[in-house]
Amino acid sequence: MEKKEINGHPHIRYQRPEISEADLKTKAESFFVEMNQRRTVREFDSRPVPLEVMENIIRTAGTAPSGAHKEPWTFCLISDPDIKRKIREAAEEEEKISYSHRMPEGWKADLKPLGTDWKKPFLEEAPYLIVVFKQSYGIHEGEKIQHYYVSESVGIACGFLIAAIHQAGLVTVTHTPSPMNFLSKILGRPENEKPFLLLPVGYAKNETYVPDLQRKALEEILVRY
Ligand code: IYR
Repeated sequence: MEKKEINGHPHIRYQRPEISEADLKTKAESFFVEMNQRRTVREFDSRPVPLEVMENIIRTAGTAPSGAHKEPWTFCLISDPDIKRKIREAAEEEEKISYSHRMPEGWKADLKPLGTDWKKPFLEEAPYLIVVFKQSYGIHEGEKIQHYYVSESVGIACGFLIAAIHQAGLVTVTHTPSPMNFLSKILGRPENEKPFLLLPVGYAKNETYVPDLQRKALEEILVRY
């Protein structure tokens, strides 16, 4: 490995493998085709998923870039049925209030095509739940560590996580029960961690249907200069 000091800090040479323009095109296209197959799925098969698969998915999420490389994230992986039940009960309690009182009619109308309601059976049916926490600050040997761009960093890591889940052949739903401080309590997380996203992960149920959604066309999301 080629090493070099830059500004008094160790650096290593970084190189991507040589790639032809033709291969570049094929790879970019095939990754799009793969990612375009991803759909949010709310119905899970109870078939177990090997732990090492989940560990590698979380490893992948941990490769995301972060502000000043502070890696301000914690991924809680839950397979314990008692904890899953507690999370489901608490989430449904909040969601019941949200759907009946907190969400304006317009919001509920926007969700109609997705068919969501306060019931969250997937929180018990999926073999794993991943609860992502963002660390407002870090702690090392009792000292506070400044974190930067925490939401952006954790959001990007969640993107990597979702891509890794899909690439492995599994499915997920980005669930954000609101408020979600119950997750800190159930999982006993420290004060510097705030719940960010809850993702059930598993195989899609055998006969499952998802809304027939269309994605925006390239011309609607791309502005060329
Ligand atoms: N958090 C609620 C409501 C909900 C909100 C949005 I925006 C969605 O895209 C889907 C659901 C729930 O999980 O049901």
